Amino acid sequence: MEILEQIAKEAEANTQVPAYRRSVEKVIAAVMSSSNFWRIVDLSDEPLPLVAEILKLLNKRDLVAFEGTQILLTEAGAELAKKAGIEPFASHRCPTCKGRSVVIDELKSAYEKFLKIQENRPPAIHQYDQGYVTPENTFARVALADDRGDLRGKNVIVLGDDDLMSIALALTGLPAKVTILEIDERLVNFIKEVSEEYNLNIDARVHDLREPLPEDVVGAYDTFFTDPPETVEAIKAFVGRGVATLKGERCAGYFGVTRRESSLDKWSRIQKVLLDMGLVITDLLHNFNEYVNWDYYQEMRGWQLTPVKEPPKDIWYRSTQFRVETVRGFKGFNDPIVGDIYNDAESSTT
Ligand code: N4P
Repeated sequence: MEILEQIAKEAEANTQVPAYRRSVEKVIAAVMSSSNFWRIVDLSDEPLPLVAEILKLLNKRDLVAFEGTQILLTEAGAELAKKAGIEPFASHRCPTCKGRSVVIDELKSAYEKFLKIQENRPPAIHQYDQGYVTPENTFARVALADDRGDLRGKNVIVLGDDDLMSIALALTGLPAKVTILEIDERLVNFIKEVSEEYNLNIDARVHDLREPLPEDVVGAYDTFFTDPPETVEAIKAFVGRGVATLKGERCAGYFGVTRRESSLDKWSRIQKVLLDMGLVITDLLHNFNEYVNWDYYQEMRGWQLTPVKEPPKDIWYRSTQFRVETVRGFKGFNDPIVGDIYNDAESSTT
């Protein structure tokens, strides 16, 4: 299908986001599955700016129609899909674990406390690209890390904690020690208050992760958690800092990487950065993380790009959960970071 390749080429030229025939096929398949823009981005698993551009190019060729807030395949679009052999998405995700591979089970009582505590959490703010995962999701991360043997009796550090991982971890009583470094004073204060009230002994400190780590945390932990902004630089900095906190070989790190703001070409660069640090990717769980919709959507770049204007209602922003382990010769990254760590051509929620 010549036209699919043409659209990919044009979309890439207009957005600077790598686009393939398969990207266009996925957007068409997503439109066959849903008429909602956010769901189309979610299903297609291509960066939002690219999805928006492909939809506009399909619309220009009368293959897709915008009707009010609905995005629909036209008759010509349906015909093209048929000829190209494009079919709607099918899902076979496990309904029990939602594809995460773990369930909360014995952690239930800690989880119930967490559900109540997080009701008073500070709202996500634009300034630091915040957007937190559901409380169930936060606990699923705890379950995953415990399943992999990374929590019991271990020193655990969280780099940036709008997900309140530190509270979830400490509530289980499993780690020997929980530290967080977080730029946002509101979060640090909230975590400190909860820690005091529930006797959690969390070591919570205000710290800008663009700066090198405080000396006492370097080489002192067994396991780290982080959820970086999506530029390669930010991932290198956040994960690199995480690695610098680790005691040695065969220690673990957890972080999310999304498809919403990162093409597979960017993913390839990210994976190279990980390998170069002496990390091995042991687990990679697609759509493990689901982010509660944040209030500042009208201020984010993606809102300008949407072909129809409808606020997101259901969760659409997801990310893949990575687990990495250090091997012989590993090396963290603790240099200062200058410049914009939040924005590149593929970012859309910053
Ligand atoms: C972004 C979420 N801009 C949503 C709003 N990001 C970090 C939030 C930390 N929980 C990036 C997520 C994937 N790395």
